[in-house]
Amino acid sequence: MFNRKEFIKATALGLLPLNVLKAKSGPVQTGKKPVVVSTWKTGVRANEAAWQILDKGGYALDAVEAGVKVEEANPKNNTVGYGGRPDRDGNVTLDACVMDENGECGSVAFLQDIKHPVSVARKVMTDTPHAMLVGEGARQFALSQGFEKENLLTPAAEKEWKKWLETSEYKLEVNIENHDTIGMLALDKNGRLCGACTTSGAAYKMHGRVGDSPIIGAGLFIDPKFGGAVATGAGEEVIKTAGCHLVVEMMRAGHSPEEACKIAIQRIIERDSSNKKDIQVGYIALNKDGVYGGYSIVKGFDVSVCNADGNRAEPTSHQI
Ligand code: SD4
Repeated sequence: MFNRKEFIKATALGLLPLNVLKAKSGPVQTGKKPVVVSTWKTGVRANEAAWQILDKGGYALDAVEAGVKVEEANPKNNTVGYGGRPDRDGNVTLDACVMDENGECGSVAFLQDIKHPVSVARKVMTDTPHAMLVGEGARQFALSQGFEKENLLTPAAEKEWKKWLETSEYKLEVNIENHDTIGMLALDKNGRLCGACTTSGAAYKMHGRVGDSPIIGAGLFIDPKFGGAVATGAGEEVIKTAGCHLVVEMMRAGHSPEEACKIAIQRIIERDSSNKKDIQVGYIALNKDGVYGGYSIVKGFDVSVCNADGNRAEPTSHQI
């Protein structure tokens, strides 16, 4: 057995065997493989596309890309991709990233005119020596890779934006129509764990604002040996606490996915406890055994999960 000092050192170095780590959080939970989890109830529809790939023995990265693309293309989802709410100047600017089973990653931020930023993020990972491209450089790269230039501002989003201009008050909304950024994690039959996150970001943000979603360690993180996490909600809060990296580190230290998400939510509240009831952040996490969980600041956040038991949305525990 380890004494306390050795335990802390071994934990910090990631050297403890999984069974020792799990003992810290009580009984070992079992999960199912393959499995896909995603943020909010809207994730159920996206999970369907991911499941078609996972069920046939396909690759988790293909599954998460196909899954979140469903919402990127959905004009009714005004927080992701086409149909997303614009910034205060009327520009739709998108953020997205992917991370694979080896801890490789790709990301785009402040990207305009391209409907599927997640696919551009994957190309950044596979076809460049970089991890992140932003703005005009990301757009030029996407066009060079054959992505088409499209107008992403739908008439409905434009109408809403013009109405917003009457007051021009910037305020984050909690549980906006019960959906938001889509983040997705999948564990395939071969045990490969991959993730994706994509968003149009905070509605009516300043031009050039980038949220947590394309930032590896904030909006998404995967530790190939332990598990992954994705975030949704007030991106600035997630960035300030390196949210998803914290969730995954907590799983590495032996906490269950739900406990790990709860610790990261509590870190946000601990950092600044003023007005947290007006701010929503939700985390979901999936470990290498197929055990998943989620936690949010405010009631109303769901984890959508699809495995051999079916495809459904489950409410997460919450702080408030
Ligand atoms: C972001 N987490 O950009 C994303 C989504 C969002 O209000 O803005 N939601 O911060």
